[in-house]
Amino acid sequence: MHNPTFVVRRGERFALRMENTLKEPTIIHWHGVECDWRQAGHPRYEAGPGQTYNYDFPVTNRAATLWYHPHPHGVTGKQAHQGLVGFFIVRDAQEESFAERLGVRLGVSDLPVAIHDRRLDPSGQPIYAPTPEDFQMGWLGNAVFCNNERHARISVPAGYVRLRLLNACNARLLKLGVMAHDAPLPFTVIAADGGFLTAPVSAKAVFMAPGERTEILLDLRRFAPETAVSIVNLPFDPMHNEHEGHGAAGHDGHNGHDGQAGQKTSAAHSDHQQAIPHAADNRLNSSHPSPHAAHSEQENHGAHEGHREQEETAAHIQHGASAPPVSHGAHALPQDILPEGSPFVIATLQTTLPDTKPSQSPLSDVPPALPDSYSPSFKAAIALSEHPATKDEIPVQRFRLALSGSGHEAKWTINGLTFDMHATPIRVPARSAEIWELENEQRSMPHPMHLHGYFFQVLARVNSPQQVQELAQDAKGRVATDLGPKDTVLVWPGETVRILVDFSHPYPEEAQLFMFHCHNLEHEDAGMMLNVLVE
Ligand SMILES: [Cu+2]
Repeated sequence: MHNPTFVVRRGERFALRMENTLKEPTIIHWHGVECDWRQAGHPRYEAGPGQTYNYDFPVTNRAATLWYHPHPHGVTGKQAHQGLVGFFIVRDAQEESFAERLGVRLGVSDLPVAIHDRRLDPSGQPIYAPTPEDFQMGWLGNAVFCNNERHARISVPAGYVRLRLLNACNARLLKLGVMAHDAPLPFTVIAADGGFLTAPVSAKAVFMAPGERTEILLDLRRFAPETAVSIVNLPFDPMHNEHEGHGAAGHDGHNGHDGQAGQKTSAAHSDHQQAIPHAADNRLNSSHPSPHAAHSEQENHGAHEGHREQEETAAHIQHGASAPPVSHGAHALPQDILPEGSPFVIATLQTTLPDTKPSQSPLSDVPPALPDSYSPSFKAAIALSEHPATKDEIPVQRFRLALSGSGHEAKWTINGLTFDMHATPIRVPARSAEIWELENEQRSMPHPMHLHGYFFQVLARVNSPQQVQELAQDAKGRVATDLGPKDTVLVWPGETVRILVDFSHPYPEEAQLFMFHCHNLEHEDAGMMLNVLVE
């Protein structure tokens, strides 16, 4: 990254003076950091050109991969696209001892990996000029960056490798996979946005929406030096413009958990047709050679694993074969834009001889247990939500994600509302826990919903699309990344995600004004954001 990676220990004080040398207002949001709302980057505290803003707060988070990016109202997408993002890594004693037992070292075999796409002009300069349609769909790029590098190659010792993945794209969803020897390499998901999962989970793919972090562990202990291991985006349906009733079949598996939330209204929304045509009208079948194909130096070892789809995926990515048909939104994208859901290589890891013994444990050993990332109050709230006698006592708020208006005027809304700097439509009692039901309309787009200031637990996914159900890890429809503390959660078209928000964090000031918004930065800048008053 060009920007500093802050590595701080829990309990330390973090102080920083920001000088705004831009020609427009800005403010830094510490994404996932438990800092007071005046420190957290509320757009009310934007610093104008030439102004400064002083940050000074105690770091109370448990160990986690957090990050920072601008949060001025209306131009967050522009400034993030210019590259104003970086990591904020919190470490603590438990996590350091876990890393030591595993033999991973930050910067060597424990690597922050920020993934973002940008739109570049022929001279390589970033272009950011969203039209009203782009504010509805999101700004997709024609170039993929890993830690600000294209075609990134990273040397890693042939041992355990911990990757702290961040989707820093403005709008692009990723379906992360790992390939080695021309076949999918299963990995272990160990942490989500706010820290470690309750138990490690094996996976071959994870969806990551803008704003989300996922920590994965690769076991490369048996790998010979000079082996190439690729971090890839796997093909998927971006679901940009779903129509009523899409994918209704096969959703029964997750309908039983909450009949109320699972019932979908079938009200006609004819005004949406202009802005979001049906997917079927916008299929494209052109060939999209992988820009990274020429850089692949992997040999074909013939060691194919996994099912047919994954082998085909490997072929697409390795040999630059044509991408699967994908929908690309309400308007034709410039020819060279990477369609969302098309496969590409993000970065290639190259193994080297380990400089130290890879791990204290013999090869057959499972990694050590994960550190505990849940505070006592968070655990108590989860227990309350799971116990039949108390679960109905938890207050529920419902949030409906939908497009309002028509044509160029249409905006993504939360409960029909867009951002008003001074309105506080969401109110929560301090030191409480609430269940929030995030319901995305059927005819919609995926929306990664981010809450500032507090973490939440995903309780269940209802009416998930097939490609999400396929990755479910439990009977509640939850995927691997749902099984740890979260601050950003992806809600697919037609889906309802039930989360339990832990508002118990003891901020010194009783009243806290935070934000709840979509992390598709064009959606956010167009107003898909609301104030949350906790008092
Ligand atoms: Cu959105």
